[in-house]
Amino acid sequence: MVRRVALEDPSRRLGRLQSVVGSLRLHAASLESFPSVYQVFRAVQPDECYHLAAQSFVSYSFDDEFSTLNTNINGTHFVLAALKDVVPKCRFYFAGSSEMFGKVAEIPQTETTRFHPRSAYGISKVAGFDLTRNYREAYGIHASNGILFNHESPRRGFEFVTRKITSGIARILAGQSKELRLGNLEAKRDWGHARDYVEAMWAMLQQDEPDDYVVATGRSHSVWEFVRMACGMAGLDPDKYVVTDPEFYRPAEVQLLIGNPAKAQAKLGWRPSTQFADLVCEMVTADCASLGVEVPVTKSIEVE
Ligand code: F7E
Repeated sequence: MVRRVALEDPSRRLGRLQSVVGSLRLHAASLESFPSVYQVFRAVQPDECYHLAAQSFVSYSFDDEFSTLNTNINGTHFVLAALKDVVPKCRFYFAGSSEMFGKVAEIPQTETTRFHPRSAYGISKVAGFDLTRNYREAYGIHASNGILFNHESPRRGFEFVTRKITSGIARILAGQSKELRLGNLEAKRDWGHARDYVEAMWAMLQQDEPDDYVVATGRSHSVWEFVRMACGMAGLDPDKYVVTDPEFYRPAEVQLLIGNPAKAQAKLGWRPSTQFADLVCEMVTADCASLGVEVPVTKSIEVE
């Protein structure tokens, strides 16, 4: 399901889907329109629905709280309400987020950790989480929440810090940029590979009973550690290129996220297969290749 603007400009808007777009059937609808969502459910009669659509850039949710809350909360409500009416047997996945934990109540975070969101985005995801749980309990929908920690890949949007770092390094090597401007380098995230996390989403919908699951690697690294590793792989000295800029700091920060995926491991048989260094290496290599930069990427950089 994609917005009409994307269908009208597929080469730009769907660029990152190039390798699979031929085997997909795209339907125009908007999370802002209940009737459009309803019609897609009626036309497709899906067996499984993966609801990831959202304004997902946490930083932007401070600039426009209203549209973030409207789109993310109403959009999830529209999808659930239409599903219940049209295809109540359809299995439903909601993309919850580690941002729901925000100012963390315990370390590591599990399915029972209290939520304390620190942004409109986090608040909207808590609302979506509760809507999903309530449709499960009130209407018997097979609806599961994934509480996914940061998941990255070479397809990540350029505004998120991992891709900003790896694409910035490629631009420096290509002579298109002289510095890498970042915000809070101390923030710690539990970064995994999106490819692994999508498998966990699918596995949730194959269970007899719906449930909620933390999906994470159980390891945490700071933004600075990501920078150091990525620069090291590309042969750059981070101290020469990284500039901190207040523009990229957030009014309220989530300082430390680290998930405990024990339940997903026990019940779904899920384990992350990509290590941090391999993720960083894949992203640096892909961004360098896209700019035609040859770099002897080495994975042997150690981060404490
Ligand atoms: O920031 C710090 C920033 O924007 C990570 C989304 O997929 O994962 C993502 O949310 C950290 C933050 O991702 C810059 O302050 C420093 O502490 O890559 P991010 P996020 O906010 O963690 C969760 C699980 C989601 O659900 C979200 O949808 O990096 N940071 N300097 C920076 N961040 C950005 N974007 N840009 C910087 O220059």
